[in-house]
Amino acid sequence: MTALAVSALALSACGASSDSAGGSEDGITMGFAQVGAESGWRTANTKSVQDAAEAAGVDLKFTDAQQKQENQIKAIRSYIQQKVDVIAFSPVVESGWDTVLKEAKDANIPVILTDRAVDSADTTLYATFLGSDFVEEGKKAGEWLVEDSAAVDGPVNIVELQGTTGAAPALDRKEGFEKAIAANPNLQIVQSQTGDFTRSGGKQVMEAFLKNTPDIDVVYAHNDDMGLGAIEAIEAAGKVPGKDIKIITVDAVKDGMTALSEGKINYIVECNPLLGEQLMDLAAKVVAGEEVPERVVTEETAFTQEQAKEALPNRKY
Ligand code: GZL
Repeated sequence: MTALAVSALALSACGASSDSAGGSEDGITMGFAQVGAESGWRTANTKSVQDAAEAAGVDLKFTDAQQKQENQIKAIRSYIQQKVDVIAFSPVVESGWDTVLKEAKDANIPVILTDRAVDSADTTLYATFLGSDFVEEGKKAGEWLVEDSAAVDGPVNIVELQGTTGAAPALDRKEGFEKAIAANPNLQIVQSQTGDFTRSGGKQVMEAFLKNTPDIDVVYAHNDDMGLGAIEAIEAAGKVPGKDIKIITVDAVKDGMTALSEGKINYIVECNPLLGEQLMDLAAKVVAGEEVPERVVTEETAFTQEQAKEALPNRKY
C-alpha cells in the first residue's frame, strides 16, 4: 500500500466519535491523568498540555499519578463522576485498563491516549492514540550503534537501562534496538535492568553494572534521565563517559542535549514531549463528534554530538 494510501486510510479510520456532541458554549472540560513527574521529558510534556489547554480555553482538570497505575485509574474514575467532556491520559503501563476504559465508554465520555499506548484488544475504548513510535526510536538507536561499531573487531558489550517495567516506551524501545543489532553478533546486551525512567534509578543500576560486569563498552538508556544518572556512576568509577563507555539515550531534553554537546553522551534519539496543541485539537474534534485518525504519530529526529551543539540554542525543552 502506498504511503499516500496509508495516510488516507489513517485519516479516514474511524475513531470512536461520541454519540452526542459534548462540550458547552464556554468550551470543553478535559480530565488529564498524567503519569508523574519522573523525568525532564515528563515535566516538558505536562507544561505543553497545561499551556495548550489555557491557550485553547479548555478547562483542564489535572492529576499526577506519581507513576502508580492505581492513581491513574482513580483519577479517571473521578473524571467520569465529574462528567468531563473528554478524558486524556498517558498510561504508565500497557496493561490493566479495559475495566476503567469501559466505564468511561458506558458514561459516553471519549478517551484520548497521549504519549503511551495500552494493550487493550478493544480499540473502541479510546478515540485515538497520539504519541511517538517507540519501536522506531529503539531502531534508530541500534542502527547508530551498528554503524559506529562497524570497524570494531571483537565483542561490544552493551548494558541496557530499561524504562518503567511494562511501559510501552520501555517494551518498544527494547524491541526496536534488539532488532536493529540482531545481525551483528558481536553487539551483545550483557546486562539489562529497569531504572524506572529516573536519574536516580539509572545511577543505582549503573553502579551495580559497573561492579558486576567487566568490560562495559556501551550504555543504551531508554531515556536521557537514566543516561545522566549513568554518567554520574561512570565518572564516580573513574571512567570517562562518552569515551571509555559510550552512551546512547532517547528523549533529547535540554540536560541530555547538553551532555551530548559536551561529549558525555554519544547519540540521542528524540522523543517529542510537546503534544499539547495536537491533544487539544484532537479533543475538540472528538467532543464535537468529528472523525479523528485512530493513530497520530509525532514527528521526531535524532542528534549526534555536533548536531546537539547546533540545536541546543533553539531547543524548547
Ligand atoms: C516517552 C515517555 C517516556 C520518556 C521518559 O514518550 O513516555 O516517559 O521517554 C518519560 O523520559 O519518563
